[in-house]
Amino acid sequence: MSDNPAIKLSEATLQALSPEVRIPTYRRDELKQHTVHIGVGGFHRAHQALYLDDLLAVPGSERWGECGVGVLPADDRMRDALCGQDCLYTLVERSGDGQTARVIGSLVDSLHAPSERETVIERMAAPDTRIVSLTITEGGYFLDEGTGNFLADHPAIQYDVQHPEAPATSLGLIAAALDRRRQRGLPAFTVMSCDNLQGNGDITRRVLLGFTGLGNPALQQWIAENVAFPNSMVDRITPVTTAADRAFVAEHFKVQDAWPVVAEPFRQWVIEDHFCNGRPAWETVGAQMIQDVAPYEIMKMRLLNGSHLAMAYLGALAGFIYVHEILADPLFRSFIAAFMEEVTPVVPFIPGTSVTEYKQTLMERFSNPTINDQVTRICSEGSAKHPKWLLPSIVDLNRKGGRTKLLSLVVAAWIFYLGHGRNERGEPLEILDARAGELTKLAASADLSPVPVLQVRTIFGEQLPANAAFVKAVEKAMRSLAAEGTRSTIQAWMRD
Ligand code: CS2
Repeated sequence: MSDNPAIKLSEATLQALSPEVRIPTYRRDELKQHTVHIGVGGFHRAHQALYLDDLLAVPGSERWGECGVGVLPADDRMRDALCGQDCLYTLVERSGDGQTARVIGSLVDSLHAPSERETVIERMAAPDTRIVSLTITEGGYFLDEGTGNFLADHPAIQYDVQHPEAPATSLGLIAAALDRRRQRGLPAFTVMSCDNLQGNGDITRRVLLGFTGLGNPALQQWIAENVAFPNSMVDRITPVTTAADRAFVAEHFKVQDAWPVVAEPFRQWVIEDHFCNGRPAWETVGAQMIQDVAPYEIMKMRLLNGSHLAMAYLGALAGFIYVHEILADPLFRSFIAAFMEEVTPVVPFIPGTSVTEYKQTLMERFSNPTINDQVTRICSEGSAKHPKWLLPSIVDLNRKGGRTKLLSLVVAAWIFYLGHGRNERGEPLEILDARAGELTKLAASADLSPVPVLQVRTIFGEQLPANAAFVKAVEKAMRSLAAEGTRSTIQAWMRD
């Protein structure tokens, strides 16, 4: 590498970047903001924005650009970083074979709802807007996991119902924009969830209808008749960007980028072809447009996301920092493989897809030593992830009479992690979860009993806490974790 200084990323400096860095080949000033995307984190920038960037490079494709929106107060940092570099950013793809960098150009504006609310609502209400897409994380849908109902009593929802023209949640913002379109006689936009929820489109429809039903039944009916909510399955492992990643992009690729993103080479996107106001021709650039994504979603969540939960809390307790380190440990590796075997009876059959190959690919992806995926990342928001990625497997296996021993150990490890606060090296564990306060207290309240946590109905529902065998299995595993530690417990649980 030369000693040249890094060049600050912007539209004006694109041509001056090292030829090693791929740059947009299309004119960004011609792009129309047809998509407004809520939740511009690493994952969106490594996935959907990349597919669009690929599509824009195809000659003759529609000039379909997007505007990013952050809804959380702290999202002003991403808006400022992006706006400071003309909404361009560097995507680094890393594998054992090396790394490549490209500048993504499909994002053309970036807004921050808490400080620019009216602009955000008007952007979504604008005639050009045809899709509003979402990566607002599993917890962003205000869904009661126990009942599957919309959390109508949640204070954030109640606030938005009282302030329909000044909402703070994604649901409130979307509803306000759709109401303006309705009143102006404009066609609706499609609402496309790209979060890891089974039936993400169906859920989005349910919560948006639930929300509008509280204060605006006319809008509720208009949405029911006019808005499309396609389900989709999205996949790409995208670690949290670190200071080291920024420094690497500057040193290695000579790009000074306030917020680059690093991802694995693998990517997959399966989308139900159900849109009410047009869509980009994603199928030209590798997305699968199909009629029913449910089996793809279930396979991915139960095997990929479920395995992440399986390694997360046991891995954190054992003191691992990165996912690939867990996979490099023979005991943990065989545990993850055995976990996948246990889940396999409730993984749907997809014609043309081999579950065996899918699992092998997952092991390789998890083992990628170059992306440094963080254990803290996969541990975060366990209260939103368990009901979506792990508990349904237990319920379905119970129904089928299948084994759930390792799955119960995973639940035990999570509750033990919540109550214990330290890993086996005595180092404090940082628990990142919207419900951390409540859950850590419950987990620590009863001496190695999972019952107080299992009784949180909005996470565990009715069925599992009433299943005495399940409760006993979780308790036994927690006691073993406390007495024997993670390694001995994993060994013992895999033995029989
Ligand atoms: C992960 C996912 O958040 C998590 O715990 O399992 O972010 C995972 O990396 C993605 O779903 C991969 O597509």
